[in-house]
Amino acid sequence: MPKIYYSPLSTAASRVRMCAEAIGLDYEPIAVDLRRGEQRSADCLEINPFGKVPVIDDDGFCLFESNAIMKCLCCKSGSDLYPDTCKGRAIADLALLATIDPSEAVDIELSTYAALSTWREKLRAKPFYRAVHSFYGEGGLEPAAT
Ligand SMILES: N[C@@H](CCC(=O)N[C@@H](CS)C(=O)NCC(=O)O)C(=O)O
Repeated sequence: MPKIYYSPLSTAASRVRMCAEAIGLDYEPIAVDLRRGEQRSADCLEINPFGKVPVIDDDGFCLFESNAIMKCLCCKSGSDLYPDTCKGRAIADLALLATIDPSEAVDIELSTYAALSTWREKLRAKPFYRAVHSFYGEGGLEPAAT
């Protein structure tokens, strides 16, 4: 049974576990205590020389990087969660790789994209979003012009 080394503090590891759950994979979760630096223990460095989670150990095949792990798990289980067509993979990869920097998102011209403008308005109202925005030194969020 594959082992998934994770920490509840790690969003990358949570992605991998959510993927494993979604495809119905039987796996052994192994918690790594990041706050104590367990990820840099000799045992952990042996399976990921970068000292991070998530990592899987599938019968001695060790793999790190959440995107690589999720694709590998889908492939091995025959799940179509990661599609097998070129376009399907392109869209899946887009979703896996895209990140939105909240401090930049407000400056993107979205007014011609009604759904995205609505999304931005809702996002701006969230305390978490406002906190992150202010953390990056971009205080004074005003409602977006419509
Ligand atoms: N790009 C990696 C990110 C891995 C990563 O940065 N893991 C963090 C937790 S989210 C970690 O283990 N940090 C511990 C450390 O740097 O000491 C992935 O997607 O798996």
